[in-house]
Amino acid sequence: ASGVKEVTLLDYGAGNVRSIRNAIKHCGWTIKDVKSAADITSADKLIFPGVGAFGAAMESLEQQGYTQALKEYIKADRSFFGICLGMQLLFDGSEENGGCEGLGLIPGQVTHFDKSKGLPVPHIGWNDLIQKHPSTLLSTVGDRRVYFVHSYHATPSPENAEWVLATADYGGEFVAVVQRGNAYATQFHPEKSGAAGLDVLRSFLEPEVVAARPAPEATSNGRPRGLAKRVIACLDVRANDNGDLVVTKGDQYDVRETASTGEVRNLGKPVELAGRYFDEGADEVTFLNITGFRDFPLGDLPMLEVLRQASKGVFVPLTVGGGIREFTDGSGKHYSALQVAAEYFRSGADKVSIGSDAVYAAEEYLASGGKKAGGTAIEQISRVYGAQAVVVSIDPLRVYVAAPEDTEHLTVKTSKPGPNGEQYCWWQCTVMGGREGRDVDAVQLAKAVEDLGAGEILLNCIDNDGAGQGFDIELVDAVSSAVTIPVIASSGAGTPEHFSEVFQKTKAAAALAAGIFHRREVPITAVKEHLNSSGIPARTA
Ligand code: 1PR
Repeated sequence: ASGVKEVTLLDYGAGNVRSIRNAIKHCGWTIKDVKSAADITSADKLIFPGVGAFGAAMESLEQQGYTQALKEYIKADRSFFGICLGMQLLFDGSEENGGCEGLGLIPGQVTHFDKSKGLPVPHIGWNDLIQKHPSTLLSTVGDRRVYFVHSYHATPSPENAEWVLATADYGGEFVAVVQRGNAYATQFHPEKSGAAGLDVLRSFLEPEVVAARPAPEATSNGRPRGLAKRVIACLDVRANDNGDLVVTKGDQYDVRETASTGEVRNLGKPVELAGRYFDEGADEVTFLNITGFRDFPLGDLPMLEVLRQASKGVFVPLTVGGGIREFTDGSGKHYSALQVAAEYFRSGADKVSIGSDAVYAAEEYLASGGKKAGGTAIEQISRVYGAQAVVVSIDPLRVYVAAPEDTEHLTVKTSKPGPNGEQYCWWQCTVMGGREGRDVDAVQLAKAVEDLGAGEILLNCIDNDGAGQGFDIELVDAVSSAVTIPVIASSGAGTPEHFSEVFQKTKAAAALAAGIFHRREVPITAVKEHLNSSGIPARTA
């Protein structure tokens, strides 16, 4: 009914739609969930966030009896907004899952990004829109970037030109926004695209209000364009000795104050800090539950609550790590890694990060000569939520050798010789927050987990952690040139120049820092401005 700000949400139950719910609520609207095909037919406005794999989504729509109602709804020019897979499903079909049919409303096929172009796949991050026609939907975006995460894309063609409102460029133009009449859909995630994304959502919900507003001024003329290098704020979270969850920060992973008390260093409250980093322009926020390896996370309700609260106000991607693995609790009840991850996704995480368990999985994989048994946490979570939802966090330690023959591991000649003048080094993976070294190197691990289905690597460095002396460029270079998935460089940032250095000298797609942001030594905006002025694309608004 008019006057009631209610939007209908088509959640077919595949994954995390908490973010879009939060974004809708943030815009002042309430949500009605689709429970039957009739709810689609009777909707005033329908939002369709696609999650998971194409084939599974089509199957699930079909099973629930929604396919026909959805097609008729859109054909009747009713108010519709599809997101990500919710846009792709409108096309004729996709090559995902070996080929599947879509809803057939827009001519064209959805295909995988071409890995041979040398760009990391999935396409993850903040990219510029190339608007093809003026529209209310995008009128408030200006030249701000929006957030994408996908491995498949639709291609603009003469047949679908009447639908294509905007494209984006990633080794060629792909369809970023479609519109015909009252049907809109975006490949990007408005609910994860910061203030720009919330503006897009508002433009859909309240076009009359938005149309009356003056167009935003272009603020970033002349800046480098295209996919931005991401700057990520990381919150290492653990319970302090009083049992309160605090953001802490170590030096080489030691988080206890050495001076008097030996207490866990306390740098603030997780939800507050996450909110602050969102306001200051972080492209993503990562929470690492650094004692997750010994506590059972589903028993760790405070961490889930942190995510629930943080995701209400943080409209950029949230990653959570620590303790993502299978577990048997005290009463003998078994939880699969997938169930653990699912609980995090439901609580507001967009990605989970796997540390120790990824090392064990890679060990098995390497021992079996590269066989994929299918049962590892990486494989299970990737299969259900997609590769883009699975980050592998590596905690490597530098090991020096005098000569490459001294180890089975692949070495590099280092510019920072070891304590005894050793000229070569490799990076040993550790588990349990650096407490135990394993016989796997960081490059081996990265390649193995890529093959197992991880979508991104969070590459820490215990030697450089907290030192503020810059990233380990040799490590980041070795790993980022060995895989085709995006690599996040982490550990050691002390100045804005350290960020430009890692992006200029390696293929890192993102850089993460903790200490300098927590201690307010370097503002996130200073990092971004420095990157832009060095010719490296960064998202500034
Ligand atoms: O093994 O799956 O339970 O995951 C444990 C997770 O917790 C891993 O991602 C691991 O990296 C993390 N972790 C475990 N112990 C610590 C610790 O510090 N004692 N923190 C820890 C990892 C490293 C970075 C840090 C950067 C940037 N922290 O996340 O934020 O080094 O810091 P800087 O900018 O201040 O140099 P599992």
